[in-house]
Amino acid sequence: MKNPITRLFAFSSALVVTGLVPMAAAVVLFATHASVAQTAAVHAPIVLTGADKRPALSLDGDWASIVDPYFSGLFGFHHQEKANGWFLNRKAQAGDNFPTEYDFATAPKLKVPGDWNTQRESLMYYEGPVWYERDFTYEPKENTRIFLHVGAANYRSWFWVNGAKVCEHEGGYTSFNCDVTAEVHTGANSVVAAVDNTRREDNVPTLETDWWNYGGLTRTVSLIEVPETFIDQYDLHLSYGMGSVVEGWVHVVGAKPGAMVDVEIPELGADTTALVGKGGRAVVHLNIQNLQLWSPETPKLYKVQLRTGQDAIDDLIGFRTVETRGTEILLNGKPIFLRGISVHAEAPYRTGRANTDKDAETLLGWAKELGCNFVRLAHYPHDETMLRAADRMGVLVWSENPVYWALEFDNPKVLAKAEQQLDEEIGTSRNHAAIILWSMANETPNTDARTQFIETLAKRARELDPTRLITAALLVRSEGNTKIVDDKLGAALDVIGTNEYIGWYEQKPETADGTEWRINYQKPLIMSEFGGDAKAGLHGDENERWTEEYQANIYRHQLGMLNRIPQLRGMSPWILMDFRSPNRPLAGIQDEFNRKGLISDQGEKKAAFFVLQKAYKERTVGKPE
Ligand code: GCB
Repeated sequence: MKNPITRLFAFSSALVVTGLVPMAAAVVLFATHASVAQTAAVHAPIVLTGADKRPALSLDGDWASIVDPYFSGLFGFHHQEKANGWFLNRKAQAGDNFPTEYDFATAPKLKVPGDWNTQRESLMYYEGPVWYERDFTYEPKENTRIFLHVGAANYRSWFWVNGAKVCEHEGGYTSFNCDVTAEVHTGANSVVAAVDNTRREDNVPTLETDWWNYGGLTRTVSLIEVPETFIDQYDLHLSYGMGSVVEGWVHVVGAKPGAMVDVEIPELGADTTALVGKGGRAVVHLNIQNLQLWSPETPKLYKVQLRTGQDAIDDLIGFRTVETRGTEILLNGKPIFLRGISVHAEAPYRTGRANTDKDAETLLGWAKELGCNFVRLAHYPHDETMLRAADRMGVLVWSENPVYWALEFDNPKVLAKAEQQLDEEIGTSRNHAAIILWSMANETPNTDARTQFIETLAKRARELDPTRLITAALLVRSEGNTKIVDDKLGAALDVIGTNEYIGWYEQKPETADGTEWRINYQKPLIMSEFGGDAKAGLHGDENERWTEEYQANIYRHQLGMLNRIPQLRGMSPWILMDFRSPNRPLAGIQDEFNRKGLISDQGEKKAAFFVLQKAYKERTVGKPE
């Protein structure tokens, strides 16, 4: 045996049998690899709408962890792709005496949900596979389906329950559900996950990003039990027009055509029964009266009850419309200016991935204090806790697919990955009143392959959800003092987003005063990024980079310029809070944080926060509503 790390994951049956290794800990990888070949049907994960509203057994907490940089637990010593082959061969050759060199029972713990980087110093820069394991007791009921719900696992993940492989998933920012019905049994069970955050050229996002590649089971994990016939996805929204009809559909897995689905909004005294059609979908049309529309000022949410056969879900949904008219964005039929800020899913104060209600409330609370009615949740879909908080707190949301910078746009496999992530994003989040914009991409190169790629995504998003607006953050080009927005992708969008960094990456803050804008699309425009870095507490002259004064000066000049763009309908400057990025190594100032936050990662407000707050509160920026 040449490779000790490979041996770490070798067969342990003898030790399990002799009781030297605790059963739950040792049996897992043994059974895992032994049974990969025997488990013929590994189902693709499914999307569940409103998964957080279903009764669940939480699997959050401490998980055993084994760091496996060479991925020896999954691959053989000749790096055979076939996950189980080498292990089986070794057993055949070495028999049960083959030594075990791993033990989940004694392995260090990692918290789930949580990125591994900020939990263990040695993992701060780690990019590679980590194994997770935990035990749980369960009592499955008759005639049910059980799903392992994973809020997010960055970036690729593999799952086994009681040694049987149950699913694989790719994409680090969307939730998915693995069918584990066949594997979970009464009593003691165990679940193993391998999560690999290695960056690859053909990933979405790709090799280069400007944020930390936090790895692990970064969002909540649970077991969800549903009846055999169950609702997987549903879409309920206010129809355009009189504001007196809620329409949409409920999709039921396993239902026969003609099966009934009841939809009720008790507070409105409204209910209807819809019939499942051939594809499993029941079309909903619900007459309502005296609806209080959802808006940032009145973020009213209604309890909506869905029932079919043995299945029931109670969701909390707000009802509003969003559309464009010429260069206007209309919320509930009235023009609105989006006073926004961009937000990464970076946890306030402790850094790492945000994933608690408190994180969401702190971030959105700061946005509201700033005077915002809108956030751009960059650069990937954020979690359900954030979206629920936005619904509750009345903050409009731009939700973004992680098509960031230069993907392999001519690779059909990459397109399929982006489509899958878009399907998961929309499928999971489609009932959040807060979300008004699906963003397809950020700052992508203006090439034909790129345009085709994102047009395909935009078309798909429209098919999946015709009720929201499609946008993307485009790059801008310059001719002298004129900024020109003519990226051909603009034709595929409802709302144009543009990023620019006058005063930071180009020229001086004062350059904004003489800058004109030419936008080749008669559509609403959102300035989706501008800003500059400042280290909280660093003071000086307003011409001195990295000081709070310099950043504040950028905002002052930008606001003046933005007010001269007639079709500007919103803005989301970069960014609410400082966030970790390995691209930002300037010692003593950045220390691996992008410092463009209006607030530091420790919650200190910088001078620019107050410049923007004044403009938002006094409505001196944007078109009066
Ligand atoms: C951008 C990117 C954003 C970066 C930002 C910056 O244009 O969209 O992800 O973090 O600039 O700070 O450079």
